[in-house]
Amino acid sequence: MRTQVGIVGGGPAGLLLARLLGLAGIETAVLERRTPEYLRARVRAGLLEQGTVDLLAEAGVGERLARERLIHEGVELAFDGGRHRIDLKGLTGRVVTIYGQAEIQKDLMDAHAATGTNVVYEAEDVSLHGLTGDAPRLRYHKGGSSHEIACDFIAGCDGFHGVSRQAIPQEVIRIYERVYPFGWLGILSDTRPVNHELIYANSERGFALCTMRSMTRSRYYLQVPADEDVADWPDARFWTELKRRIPADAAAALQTGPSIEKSVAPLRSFVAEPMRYGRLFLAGDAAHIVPPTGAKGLNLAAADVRFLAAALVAHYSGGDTDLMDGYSARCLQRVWKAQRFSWWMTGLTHRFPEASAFERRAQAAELAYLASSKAAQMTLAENYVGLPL
Ligand code: RFL
Ligand code: PHB
Repeated sequence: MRTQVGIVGGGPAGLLLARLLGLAGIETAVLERRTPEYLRARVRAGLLEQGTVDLLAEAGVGERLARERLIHEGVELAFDGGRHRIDLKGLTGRVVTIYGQAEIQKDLMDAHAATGTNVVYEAEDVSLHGLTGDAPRLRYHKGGSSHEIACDFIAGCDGFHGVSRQAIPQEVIRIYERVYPFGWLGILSDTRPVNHELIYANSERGFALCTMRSMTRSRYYLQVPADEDVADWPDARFWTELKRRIPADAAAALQTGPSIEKSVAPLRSFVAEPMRYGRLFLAGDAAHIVPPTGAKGLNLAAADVRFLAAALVAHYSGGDTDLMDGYSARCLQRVWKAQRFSWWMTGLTHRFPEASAFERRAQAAELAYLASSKAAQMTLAENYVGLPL
């Protein structure tokens, strides 16, 4: 089989790229390891920048999002018993959107099913070949037989644990990484959100985040040790601990109920440079991971895809390779700003087991400064809503 762009990974990055290329008349084949049912149920991101919302609309998958999304004009920081609202709209003129990643995944899968895009689910043992020549190939197994796809280019959109980044020789890729000594235990429940906007809480028992998927579905996270076992967290323990970490008035208003999903995610900052090797382009979590504190992972993946789609369209429409040549540098500029912000937000809001008394005092002072300084709030707000593209 032959296609123009072979895409490894059918998560949000891979499927969004396939949509943008498809609309420009460029043929793709997407290889995804998981089943459609698994992908539809995967609970991850919830907060989108306006640039991501706009790109989804451009890709023709913005209709349900526009109908069902929640728009947030502010966000709260809670510490030392108090609540402090950052007025995102007032400070930046911009807002953020709440719409679950699982819904984006469904919208993308449905759009591809309707247009007959070649998306192969349950593709096993995907491997990449001939990346430095002009005829790269993808091989995979499905249902006991082997397949090969000849491509012009390959997009590695297969997430942090995928095979695309591994296909780049170690001597040409540079890794920057920080692993945090904690993770996030998250639950989803069909309960009314405790507040109409998000609350990021720094408490002496550790970080907590109150977020949501709709006005009847809540999502809460607790900072836990990196090796925590979810089995040790029955719902009752989760709710009790959450109430201890959020401000008393929020705890009193918290509606609890059975969890419908519960999982632990490790926290990591990671960048692989460059994001291109020959005819392979990495996009999204395949190239970089941020701790979720800044809500930037999916938004960065969407920005990569925007740049990559533009580069491939320019190539196919006139042979112009400038955008392809500049792809990695263009993405990495944005990636590093989001890395810095996510690392900073994590440092501001979490309790680090190794923190000295001095570092703890400095963290408290920084929170107090944020609560009182418009300049500091502006810095947070302009990063949180998303830096200009
Ligand atoms: P994904 O979503 O990991 O998709 C990769 C796809 O590739 C497939 N795959 C393979 N397919 C074929 N062959 C192989 N060998 C393969 N290996 C893997 C996988 O099955 C999968 O379908 O990467 P992508 O598309 O780059 O998207 C990235 C986002 O998923 C990620 O950045 C966000 O979820 C991060 N994130 C958040 N981002 C935001 O922008 N806003 C948020 O509010 C937000 N909250 C979060 C988050 C991530 C979290 N966790 C669980 C880490 C909250 C949490 C708790
Ligand atoms: C979420 O809604 O899951 C979410 C929101 C904001 C974050 C992280 C996760 O910073």
